[in-house]
Amino acid sequence: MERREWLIRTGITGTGLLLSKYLGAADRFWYMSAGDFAKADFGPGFKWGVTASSYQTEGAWNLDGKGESNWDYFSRIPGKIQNGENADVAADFYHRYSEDIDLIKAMNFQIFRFSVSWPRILPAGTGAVNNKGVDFYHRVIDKCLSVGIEPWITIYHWDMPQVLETQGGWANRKMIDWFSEYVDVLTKEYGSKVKNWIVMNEQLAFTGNGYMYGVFAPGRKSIGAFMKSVHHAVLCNAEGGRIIRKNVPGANIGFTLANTYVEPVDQKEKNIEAAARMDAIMNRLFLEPALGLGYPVDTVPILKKMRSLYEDGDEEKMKFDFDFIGIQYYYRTIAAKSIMPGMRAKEVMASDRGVPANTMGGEIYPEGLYQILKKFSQYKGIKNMIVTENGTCVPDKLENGQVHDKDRIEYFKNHLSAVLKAKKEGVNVNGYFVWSPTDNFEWDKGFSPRFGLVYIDFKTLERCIKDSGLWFKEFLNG
Ligand code: GCO
Repeated sequence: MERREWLIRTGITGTGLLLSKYLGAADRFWYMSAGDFAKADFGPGFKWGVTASSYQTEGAWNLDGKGESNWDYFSRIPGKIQNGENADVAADFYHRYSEDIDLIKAMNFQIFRFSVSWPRILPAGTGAVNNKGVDFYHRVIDKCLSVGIEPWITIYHWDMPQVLETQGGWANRKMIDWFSEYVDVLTKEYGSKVKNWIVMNEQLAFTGNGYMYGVFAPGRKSIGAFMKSVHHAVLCNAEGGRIIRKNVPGANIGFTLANTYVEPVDQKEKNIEAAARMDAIMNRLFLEPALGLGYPVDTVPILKKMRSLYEDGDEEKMKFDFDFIGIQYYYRTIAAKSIMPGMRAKEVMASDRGVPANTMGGEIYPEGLYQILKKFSQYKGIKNMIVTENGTCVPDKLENGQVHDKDRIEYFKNHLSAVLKAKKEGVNVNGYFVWSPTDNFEWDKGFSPRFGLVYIDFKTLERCIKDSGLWFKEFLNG
């Protein structure tokens, strides 16, 4: 979701176009009659899970030996986070992990995908391991296993030790060694209990927002730093895969992409080209190097500059034979030509088009998930796809201990019917994970956007399952 910031910060502002093409959209949605499907229609092997991340939920930012993260530091810079909020406490998952995993179980999910906080394991980024941090994730994993939930680990979901960020973070090629050490520690520690690993979550989000547009940690605004961070994230992603393959026999290894379905605002050549450029950055930039196809320089010529960053063997080291790709989809993007350098594409905002949108302004467009799955099924190198994040933020209201989030239920029904349509047409998609089990800290937006199936009162930290969580409990009870 956050990558839309990445687009808007390029001076990509909406145009005031009221596009008749979109005003009549409702009658086009084949899936609107959705909901007349059951869990069984997805097949017995289909994986149902929920996804969360360390910085957004754990809190305990400086407890039990944890080192300062880049987000602990960044969220304290005045003006960076909406309402001056930070995740020092967040959802307090660090202390309430058992209750939250019981809630995930109660909603009948079989998988819990969570990320590990690098500075909780290696406070100084490399070297000494913090045993109290290691023990915390053993408790989380053991709790999952004890209630019959399969733990999936995301190794990097954007929170790195600040001490490494001060040395350039992803823009420093030393990151390859730092990250490799971290992956080695984790996989040797948890590999006997955890077989499903995601090396990185949405490289575009942390490189684009973090090093180009300054809305994420570390808050840098440099195309040079962005390109270096992209290349090093590509190399680390593949190297991470190789380390897991070595350390965890029988591992199922993937990484996740920040996907959006991009369409041109109209059929003018300049806007069709702009949409292709935006699609290349949003959907191809990190996938194609991993598949051995290199960067999409055919569509975004400025990426040819990446060549200057290559060292011997990089071409080979950029690729890895991942077992699956995590598709993460929230909204559609409508693109038009922009005078902005580099991408030369801008987003035509949902608010300017009079179409349904979530509270962060992302257009709600379930057909886009179908289109992305169809698009990715064309890549021969993709062995399996899992929707590792899908969800929406709506204005939740707690009333008498209940949250009647019918719009979110509608969102899930329509996006699930999009997945089912693709699957029935032969697309190799074999899982769906909801973002997110509980409300949490939405990066630079703070706590305002609520994505959870479980409502959290951030004053009392009390939890209550929303109607959408109860809907999944019913739907998955098959
Ligand atoms: C992402 C991240 C999550 C977000 C979620 C809602 O996809 O941007 O994985 O951390 O919180 O997408 O925006």
